[in-house]
Amino acid sequence: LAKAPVATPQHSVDAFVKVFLQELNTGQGVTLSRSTVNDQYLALARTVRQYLMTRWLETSRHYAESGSKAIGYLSAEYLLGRQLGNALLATDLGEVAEEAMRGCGLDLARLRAQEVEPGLGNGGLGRLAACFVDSLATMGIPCIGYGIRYEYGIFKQSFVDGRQVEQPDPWLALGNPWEFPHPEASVQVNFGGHTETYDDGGVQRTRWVPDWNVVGVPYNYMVPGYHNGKVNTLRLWSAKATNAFDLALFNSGDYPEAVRAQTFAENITKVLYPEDSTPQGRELRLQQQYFFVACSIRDFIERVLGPDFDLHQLPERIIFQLNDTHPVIAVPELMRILVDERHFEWDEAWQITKQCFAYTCHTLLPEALEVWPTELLGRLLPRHLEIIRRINADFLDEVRASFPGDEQRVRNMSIISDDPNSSVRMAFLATVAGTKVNGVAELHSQLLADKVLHDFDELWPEKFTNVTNGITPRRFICLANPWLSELISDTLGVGWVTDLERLAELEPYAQDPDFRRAFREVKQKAKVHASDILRARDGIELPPGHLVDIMIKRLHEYKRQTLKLLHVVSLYEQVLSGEITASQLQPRTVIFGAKAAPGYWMAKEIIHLINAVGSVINTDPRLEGRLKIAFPANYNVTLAERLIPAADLSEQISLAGLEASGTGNMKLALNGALTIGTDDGANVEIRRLVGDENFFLFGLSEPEVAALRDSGYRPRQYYESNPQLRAALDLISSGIFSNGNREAFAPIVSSLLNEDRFMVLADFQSYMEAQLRVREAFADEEEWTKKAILNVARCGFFSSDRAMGDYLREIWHASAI
Ligand code: 26Q
Repeated sequence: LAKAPVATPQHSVDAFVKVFLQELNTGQGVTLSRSTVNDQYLALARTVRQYLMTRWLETSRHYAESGSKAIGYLSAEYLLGRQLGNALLATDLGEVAEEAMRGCGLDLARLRAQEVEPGLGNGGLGRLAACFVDSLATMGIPCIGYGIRYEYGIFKQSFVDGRQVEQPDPWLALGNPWEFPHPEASVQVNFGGHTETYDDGGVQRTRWVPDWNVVGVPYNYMVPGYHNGKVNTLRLWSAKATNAFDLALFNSGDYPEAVRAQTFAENITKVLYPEDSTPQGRELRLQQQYFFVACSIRDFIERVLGPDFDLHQLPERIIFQLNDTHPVIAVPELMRILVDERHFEWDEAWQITKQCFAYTCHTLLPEALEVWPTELLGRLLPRHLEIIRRINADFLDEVRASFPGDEQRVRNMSIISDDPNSSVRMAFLATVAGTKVNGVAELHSQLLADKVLHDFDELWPEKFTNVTNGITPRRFICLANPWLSELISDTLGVGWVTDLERLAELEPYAQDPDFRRAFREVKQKAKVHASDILRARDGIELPPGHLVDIMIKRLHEYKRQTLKLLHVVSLYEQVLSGEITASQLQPRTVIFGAKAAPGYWMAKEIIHLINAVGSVINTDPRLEGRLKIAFPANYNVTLAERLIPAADLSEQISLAGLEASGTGNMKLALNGALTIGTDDGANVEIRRLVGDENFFLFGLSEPEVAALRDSGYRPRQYYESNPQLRAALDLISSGIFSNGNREAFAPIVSSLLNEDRFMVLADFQSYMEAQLRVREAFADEEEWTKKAILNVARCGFFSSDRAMGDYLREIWHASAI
């Protein structure tokens, strides 16, 4: 009896209503008639939670008893999106809840809209982690996702005079029904101080004498599998001051100082860093990284495995996947625990550690590779720096043994670099420690092995592998696009949701006029829905009948929002100059969604320009309403779910060789958008799968980019030789988008003309031609629909279930139990 959890409530409207009213009364302390929408939302969430609870307890018990190998997914970010809809989907309670709420005089959609999404990530990497834990739960794989419970997630974006303004995101302010704090399972984390050697009965050992510490409190989140009765755990850590921290100060009577100390400790998990490409080497960021990793490893070893577990067997029970380099300080931490605390021999500890980690790289941009000054690392984590030095020394001996006399190679590969200042290259540490190193799309993995980590690939070719990213069909098809889901299920049955390759069975229906009509109706409904959302949320009108052209992703020069904008400006210019008439324009609305890192000046200028161009073209009667820009503020997962189903055209236009994978590209294709894109990231695989005729390819290839760069790229030549490009840039410089101020956007134009690091001007002509092909193709409704259907039918590969299967086979060597 003690082992058996309480039974799950009945899957019926009556039972659901009963639990809901109980939660309102006993959980919120209100009656239905006096409750607010927030009360109702919280009670509803707690109701759904009750249906997951037994399964959660059962799943944990089952995993513990099986003694099988688990995945410890280590990620500084989880961009989860709203939880309620997903929980309803997983438990198949959507209709029950809808009817139950109706019975109480409430509207389920309104309650769902009350939820503030947990924005605990910046973009692709954080959302990928959320998709992966969803898939692992759905596949019944033991996984604990470990991360940080930021008190403030990614900032809220608004526009003032077209410029980005950031506000804090107090996502916990109205209460969070999805988390379970466990202060009794807190973990102490140390910082600072020094190391010393001591004599342990004749053995010389080293110990770390830290000088301050904080406590990590775990907050557990349910990760429900889809219709399989499994619920995995996401464990996010929150920092709290320890008693030891301020006791002395309290006793000395300096109360304000004691409280200040408390605040200092709790700063560690206060806010998500909003940078995602040029991370500054901030001390607090390193504190965050070590904090969550130290908590997680200690938690797994001492709580999950228990004090009696023989750590020689650790690799049989866990593989820690490093989501980029952010958690890589886990490597010296595990070494420290084994050597200093558990008294393992160094070599044995290293053998164990190496088997417990694998590393995923998500970038190719040199400035995005994390590097920590040894001065900072040594001050914050003195013992870890010593351990890294020893790992490096042993590793460089191995390099010397393989390449005798090649000291240049040794310098190039050293984990500790002296150029320009002494610092630790985290990607190198992860590569040396990991059993496997993977990129996130074929091209990216190839470039990693050939360029960024080439020397390592020569030393250990078997370490390098590819796992192309994927996305969860539950959130990005079922939840986001109920209309498409229903059409697919009516046609194929429901099995596709957990076996996405079955979408291939849709292929013959591309030839069926009735199916095509139904498919167009689905797209139409999604457009109406997106339009309702944009009207209510942003006061934006989506004109009916327009091609919906969508570019949604972080604002980055390498992603080239400016190229998209030049297309729009050029069309406008062609109408103004009389080169074409407005009636020749194919009606189109370009939707942008993008946040810029608050410290990324150029990205913020580009946001300003997009808004400036939008406000001029959207109101110029000469365009006859046939060309619009919509730029809703605060693009996030919730908005993505609304926009993606409405898209006709997906913009994936990064400079070849720079987008590691992209995942928005997959979400859009699976929702029946056609891609206009470069040969970059996962676009390469999308195009191969959907076929050339169903994809609008343009631009330089990666080798062409490299060749052009080597031969000396001169952007101004393109400006001088291409009248259309010149006219578009000149129109921006004319002041027409800035009330006559000709200087307003000069930094953007001059950066394009003089440097153009991402070769926007070189790809302009090719992009314009591809857009003409889009225009022509869209004019033929039946043919376009066929292409859209084939995109859906041929993209089943991009399920994160498949990606998890690849990791399990190639990297983790674990399986469902
Ligand atoms: C690091 C140190 C300090 C502060 C911030 C950071 C930081 C935070 C987030 C660095 C990078 C990120 C996020 C990177 C990211 O989202 N990369 C994207 O990952 C996706 C999933 O693999 C890919 O599809 C995208 O191509 C890639 O850009």
